[in-house]
Amino acid sequence: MKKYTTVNSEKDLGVIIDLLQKANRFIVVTHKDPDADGIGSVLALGKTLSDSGKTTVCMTDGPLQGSLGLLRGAGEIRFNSDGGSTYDATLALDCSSLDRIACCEGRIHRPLVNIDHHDTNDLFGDLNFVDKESSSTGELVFRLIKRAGFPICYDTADNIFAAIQSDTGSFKYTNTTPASLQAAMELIAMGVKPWDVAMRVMDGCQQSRLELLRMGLGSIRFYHQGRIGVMVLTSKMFQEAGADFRESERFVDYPRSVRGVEIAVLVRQTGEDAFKFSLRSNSTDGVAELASLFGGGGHARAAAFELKGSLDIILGNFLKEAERFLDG
Ligand SMILES: [Mn+2]
Repeated sequence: MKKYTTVNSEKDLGVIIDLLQKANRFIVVTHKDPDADGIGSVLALGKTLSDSGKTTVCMTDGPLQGSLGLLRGAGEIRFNSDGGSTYDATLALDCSSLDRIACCEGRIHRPLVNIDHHDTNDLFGDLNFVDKESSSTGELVFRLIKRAGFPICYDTADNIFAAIQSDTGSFKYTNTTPASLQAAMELIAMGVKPWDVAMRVMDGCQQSRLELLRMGLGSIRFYHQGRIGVMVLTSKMFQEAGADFRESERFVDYPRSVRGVEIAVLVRQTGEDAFKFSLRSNSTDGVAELASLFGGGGHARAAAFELKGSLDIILGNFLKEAERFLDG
């Protein structure tokens, strides 16, 4: 089983701050299939650096799905092109490992700076600012910007708030700490409106999301005396609902909210015979370890992996390991 590193990267933090202050050309990226923490963090750090007179390119590997396009300044993000230029550093935000980075044709401009909060982060960077106690990468970016002494504009405050709000499930998951609430307090004091952010980024949705949810709820099954709850979304359901992948965000909270469920699973079809499993644990820490048995990773209570094969077989294999995990 994979061994996790407890990281104290305060040492690198000083070097990273020095780099941000002195270097001039940055490329800022996050993980594949990005979320509001990843994109919010990219936009916040990118805008802060460009406001300080630096050349900064924010990049993803494809157009932003769902409400991610409504984060402030999202229109500035480039898709799969770093312009062919050279950069003084790549800032990788919210990525747990090198292969998770949504990078342009695999091109990394060194030094590679790893800023993240995943339990399974393997310190892939040349410089690492990794704090698994942090609620979100947004919270880390906020800490970094303040430490470096860069001014914070309204859009940046808004994007950092969106990142923290989203990764804490609107300040209710177990990663809702004094530090994350402190950050939220400071951001609200800067003028951020929590309800506006929630309706724009977190909770506001299209009808297609509810069409998809209707089908998803019908698919929920319980296993192992009701201790495991599973929702399955097939490509056909996405098509029928007219919904994209990101619109199923947090659907796993439905099986998760059922009393007695210890592990909730959302299975989403990502290809003809490919499926993404998103795991959430209610009582037991260590679902990242369970996910790592299948080549994935994540946090103590939220993790994911992808498998190829027929759904019946891979779900069966997963349930066997999940039952052993719960009984172990
Ligand atoms: Mn995150």
